[in-house]
Amino acid sequence: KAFFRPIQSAAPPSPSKRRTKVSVIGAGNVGMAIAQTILTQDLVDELALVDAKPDKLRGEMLDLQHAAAFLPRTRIFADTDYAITASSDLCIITAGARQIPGESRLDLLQRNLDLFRIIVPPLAKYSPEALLLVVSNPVDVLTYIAWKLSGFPPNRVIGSGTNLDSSRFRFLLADHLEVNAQDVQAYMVGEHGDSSVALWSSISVGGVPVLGSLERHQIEYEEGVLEKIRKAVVESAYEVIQLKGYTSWAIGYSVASLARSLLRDQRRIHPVSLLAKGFYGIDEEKEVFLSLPAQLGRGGVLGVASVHLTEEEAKRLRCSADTLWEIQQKLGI
Ligand code: 6V0
Repeated sequence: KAFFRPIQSAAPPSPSKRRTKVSVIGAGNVGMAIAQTILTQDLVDELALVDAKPDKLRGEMLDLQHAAAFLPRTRIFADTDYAITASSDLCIITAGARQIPGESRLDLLQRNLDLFRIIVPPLAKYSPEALLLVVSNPVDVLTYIAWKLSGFPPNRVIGSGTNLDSSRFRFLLADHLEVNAQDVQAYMVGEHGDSSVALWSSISVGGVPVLGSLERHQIEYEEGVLEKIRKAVVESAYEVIQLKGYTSWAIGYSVASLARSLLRDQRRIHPVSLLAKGFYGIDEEKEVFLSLPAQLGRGGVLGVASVHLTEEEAKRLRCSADTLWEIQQKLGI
């Protein structure tokens, strides 16, 4: 017996109405934080989860599905088979091997390269028009690897890069200046992690440049404070990992904000890892991915903002590019 009487004259759904689909690869701490943040923000019609561990994957899927009564309507499915990712608009890769004690970063990278050889080709095959967003670490080199393995144009392959570092930076600056973090404009660029570069001269609150509005002697003092804040940003990830074992909520929100800008064509500026050759004096020969403030929309990276960099900042960026390029040469891809 029908519990619901359809209205006969109601128009059928338009076949042209496209459903938005996101796939998350890796149902670990980071993948699930991203999945749940995307769900609560009503960004997608379909969410596909892929992981190598079938039981964990099914458990995570059921747990999310049981929240349906409290969430916007989204179809959630999960499988170890990449066929379920077919026709995704956005594929987010969070799968990654963890560092074994005593293992070098290069060895870890080699293991993650082997993992990406399993993950990226089927994603590209099942969703040839998708955007790829890499979160797994080391994010800059892995984004380069994803670009190479996918055969996608570079504007459709993005690394979450320093988007998270920048939000930590904005939070700590807001705390120091006693303002709302949403009013603070500040970028960290370059390599995600230890050698990220803070762009001092572009820091502003409500459109007012922070250093530009100070007297010379105050600038010196503020620069010292800001350098401490930069160091605190770099150390903050280690602190969270030491305290709770992994990071998840901030990267979840950070990636969901990237997903929103991409899928909803928001054209907002985010510092993300992109093919950086030719920008800010980076050698055209060096195919490296580094974070630069980029405009994001439905087509992926739409452009790179010309933010003012001091000579020192540009030098550090080029130095990171050289280091990444050398690492990539050793990988043989
Ligand atoms: P985790 O909890 O160990 O999850 C990793 C998941 O990947 C596990 O569920 C694995 O089963 C799964 N996996 C392994 N191999 C495969 C495979 N072949 N196919 C599918 N899934 C597979 O790690 P966690 O979620 O904490 O971290 C994931 C990655 O994100 C790591 O590389 C982190 O370093 C990285 N992060 C990146 C950040 C950034 O800002 N870019 C921030 C935080 C973490």
